[in-house]
Amino acid sequence: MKQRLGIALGLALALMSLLGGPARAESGYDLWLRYQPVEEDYAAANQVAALVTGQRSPTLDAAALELKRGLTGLFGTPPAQGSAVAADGALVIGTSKSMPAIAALGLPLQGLGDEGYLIRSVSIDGHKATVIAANSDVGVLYGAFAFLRLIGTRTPLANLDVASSPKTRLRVLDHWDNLNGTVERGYAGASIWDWPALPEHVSRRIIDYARANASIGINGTVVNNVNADAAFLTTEYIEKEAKLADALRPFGIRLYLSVRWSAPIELGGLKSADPLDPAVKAWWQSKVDEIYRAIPDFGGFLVKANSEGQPGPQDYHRTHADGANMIADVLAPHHGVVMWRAFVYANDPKIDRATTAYNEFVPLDGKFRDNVVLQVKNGPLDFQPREPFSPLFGAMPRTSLMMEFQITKEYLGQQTHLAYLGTLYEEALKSDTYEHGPGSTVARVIDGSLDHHPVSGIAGVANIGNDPDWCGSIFNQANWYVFGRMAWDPEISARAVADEWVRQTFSNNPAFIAPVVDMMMKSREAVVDYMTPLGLALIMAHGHHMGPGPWDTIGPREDWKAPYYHRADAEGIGFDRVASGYVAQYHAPLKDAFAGVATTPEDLLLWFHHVSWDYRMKSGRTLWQELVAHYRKGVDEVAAMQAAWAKLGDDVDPERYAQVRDFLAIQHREAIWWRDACLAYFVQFSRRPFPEGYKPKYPLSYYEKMPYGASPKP
Ligand code: GCW
Repeated sequence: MKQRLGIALGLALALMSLLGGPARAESGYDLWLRYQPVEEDYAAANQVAALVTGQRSPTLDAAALELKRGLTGLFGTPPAQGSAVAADGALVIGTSKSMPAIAALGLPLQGLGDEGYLIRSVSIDGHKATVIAANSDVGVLYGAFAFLRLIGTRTPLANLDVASSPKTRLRVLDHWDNLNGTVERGYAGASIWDWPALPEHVSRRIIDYARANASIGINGTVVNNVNADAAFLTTEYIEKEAKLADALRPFGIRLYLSVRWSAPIELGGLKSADPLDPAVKAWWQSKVDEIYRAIPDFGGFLVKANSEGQPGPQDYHRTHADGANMIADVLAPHHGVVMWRAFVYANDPKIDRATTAYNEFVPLDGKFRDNVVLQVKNGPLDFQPREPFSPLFGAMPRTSLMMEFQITKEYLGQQTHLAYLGTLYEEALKSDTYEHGPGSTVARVIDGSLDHHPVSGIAGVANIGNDPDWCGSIFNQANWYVFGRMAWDPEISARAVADEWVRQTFSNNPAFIAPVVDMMMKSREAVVDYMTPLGLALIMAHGHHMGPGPWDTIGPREDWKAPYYHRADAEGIGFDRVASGYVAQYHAPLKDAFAGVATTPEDLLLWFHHVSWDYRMKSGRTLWQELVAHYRKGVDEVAAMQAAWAKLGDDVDPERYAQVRDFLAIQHREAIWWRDACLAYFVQFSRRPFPEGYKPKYPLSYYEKMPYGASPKP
């Protein structure tokens, strides 16, 4: 009987594997927190026998629960739980206050600050143990996730000595989520915030969102769009936001709001929103007091003012500093901050849009309150596949500056294209501003160390929605992950983060990890190549920014039209930013290098210069030939990713495997579209022949008429 059962089981297993692996469907909902069983040899060498906890708190409970969940999944059996070390192999967690055994060890916790943690192999009462120790409960929670990451990446647990604390203070997701549940530039379904269900109900998804964020050290969330609706400041909504804040608090996450500058008029019935009008300040004062009564640890405000039609202090002939300081003053007694966005530009075709934020804000350096931090996009235009770093970094030594990255891929293929943004973030953070000579990197500007600022931070425009996999695609999850990891440590490498993400999300099989990390590391450059090579920018289709539109001249503003940016003509292509005054905004030696065509890095050539079609590139090709070569290479890289993925089915469940395969097919089709449409357009200016073996499939008029969402059949 037993034998027959065994045979039946064997048959069932064989059938299952014939049908394509484990039966459990994998939507991707678990993100990188999958906690799948470790290999036998790792389990044999690294068991965690017991979880030892001390005094409780909501955050320490969250840490213990996560460890229990994680260890059970990873090792197959739940750890014993207790309050003292009774045998070898215990994991002891807590602060010196919550756990006497940790206090007794006399660990060097001083340098960890209020969010750092220490993971160390120790001996307690003659037993081998591991401690996760911190100065605060949230430090313990971060340490718990870090410990699970060590196992997830198969780090041996003997002789551990890890100490880590975040280099930046504000590590924030900016949700561009609207009141009606839509998400501006969101490609992963509707907003995760269920406002109609609040304040009564907080869904499981919100708790899982908080866990995911805590696992990578994110400690703030701006819940609404910077194009803000004043309704988020009503008493009704403050009650809902308070309930959300309560749910996020155990995970170390503070809630912030984007505010609409004209809220005192819209909600308060005032005649003006002039920051120097005492009635306006009084309105904000009472609003802020109301918020803090409901949310004692409220983080503060994010403001998009006098930008793309939003109201702001300039409507009253006041400066950005006047506006920011007024609300900073009302937030200060509560320890709240103002994140004031520097994303401003004038609609004047004679002014280079890339110069405007610098011209507007540099004169205000030193005029902002201590609790104001200027939030600057990584590049001076708008989240392009490649831009040089914004010259504001390094130009405002007396102002706290924080980075704004976009995690959602508005300009990099949106939902479907595989583009790992770790390399983009790394490129921006490692850029040297030369503010105080070599080594004055953007990372050091935004972590506050270069000019000794107390407020430092990174914000990422979230790519999160209600889709089963949260981000619209499995590989988009890596961008949320790397954002958090780089916010914690702006100097961590994109490759190292890709490696740990792949291990936790998919598999620890080296034969899988190497090709997938390789795909990820090349993916963003592939997008640059098939969309905007050699420093081109903003040639996406108008409005939705999906697909090519170098011909696009729709819209009310000159600086929303593609030819404004690429400037292709019979002579050549590119934007002369020496003439526009932009190059001079950088410190030497950058401004000297960028001033010359030959000394400008080729990957940014057309960003800085209008260059002749026959200019000889370092490769020996003419500029025209080089442009064609890049567009072709981008498409070839996507084909290479498809070929690599085709070999990797064994390590991935069928559902996630198929999604990646299908999305790569879409990306390939759309990369061809980009290549052919752009080259069909640019050839009318260059009038140079296409290299042997290449020609766009259709005439330009075909691409110009393509409706949104459609791309040609290959
Ligand atoms: O990139 C542009 C986007 C807008 C966005 C704006 C901004 C929220 O296309 O959708 O508005 O930037 O950053 O304010």
